Amino acid sequence: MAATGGLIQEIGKAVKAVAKGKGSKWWYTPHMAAASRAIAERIPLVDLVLEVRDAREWMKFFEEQKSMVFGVNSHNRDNIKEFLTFLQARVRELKKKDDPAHAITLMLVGIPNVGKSALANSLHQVGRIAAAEKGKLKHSVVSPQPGETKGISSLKVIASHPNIYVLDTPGVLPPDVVDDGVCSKLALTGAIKDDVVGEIELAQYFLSILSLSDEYKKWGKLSGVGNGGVLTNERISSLDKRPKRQYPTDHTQDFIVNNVRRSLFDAVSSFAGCIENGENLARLIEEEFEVLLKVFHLPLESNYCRVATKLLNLYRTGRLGHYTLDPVPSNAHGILL
Ligand SMILES: Nc1nc2c(ncn2[C@@H]2O[C@H](COP(=O)(O)OP(=O)(O)OP(=O)(O)O)[C@@H](O)[C@H]2O)c(=O)[nH]1
Ligand SMILES: [Mg+2]
Repeated sequence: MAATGGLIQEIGKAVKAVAKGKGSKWWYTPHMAAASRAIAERIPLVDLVLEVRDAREWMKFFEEQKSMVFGVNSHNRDNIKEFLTFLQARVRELKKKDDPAHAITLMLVGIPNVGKSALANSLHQVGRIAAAEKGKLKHSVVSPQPGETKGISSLKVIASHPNIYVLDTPGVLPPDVVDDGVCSKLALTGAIKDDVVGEIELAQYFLSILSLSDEYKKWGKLSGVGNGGVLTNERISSLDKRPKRQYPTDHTQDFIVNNVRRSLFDAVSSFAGCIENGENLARLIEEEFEVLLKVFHLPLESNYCRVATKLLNLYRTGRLGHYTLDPVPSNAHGILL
């Protein structure tokens, strides 16, 4: 994506500038270094290590590589039940299956904010634990901020035949700051704190990905542009006149999400220039910010920061579609992991 190249470099540079200014202790924090050591020490003691990745599109690739993979959504109870059955099957394959008294330990590892604690909690909540223990369920802290889990904690997920425990661990990054592209993607997914790069820059980066993807085209049915309409100034200002609270509860969120989708569809599809060109893309992103100010009902004098925060939240909770930041290589067989 040549058009986004400038943004990627800018974000990568911002991450590196902070790293340079604050030293490696910022990127690879002392607690991350301690966590890496603690994880390494435990590896010989645990029975299974599960790496948690955000890698939907990569499932087929990993299967082709004969890696053991399972797609899991921590918010879906039935999916977690299936995952527990999958884990129990793997546990039965372990040598220690003959010793029913031996407790099995699974360790969740991965980069910050990828969903380890949410998965540990869901396994703990959905797993078959005696009723007496259910009453005193503990849980890991789940948060949209990276670096939330500070130490390794153990949660029971299955009681008996055998007992299975899951270890939740702090997210870790490689000790050395990686290249611009990787830094930008890590920042966009929320693995690095937003204020390192700046929310506006991250939202611009997301809008560049969205505008050059096919994802927004699915929102055409919400729009007037597909029916011959164009994004006129009247249409933009009419967004402002929409009722601020059409629905009082959760539906308010759906209503706003639909407005965001429709407005972004309108903005991209009515844009006159070629957005493969970096300058044009920057102009389109500026227009998108202007439209979003109105859709989010923010005062016109608001800075773009509030738009960026809201937009990033919608993107990260999957409400603006799914995007694969690392495209799966077409020649998958030639790649070594
Ligand atoms: N949609 C969706 N969101 C998830 C899922 N798992 C986690 N999340 C969200 O992702 C964010 C991070 O989740 P955590 O479980 O705290 O991530 P973590 O890997 O433990 O993060 P650190 O402890 O900081 O390394 C939270 O906002 C979760 O609600 C999932 O399966 N689906
Ligand atoms: Mg955590």
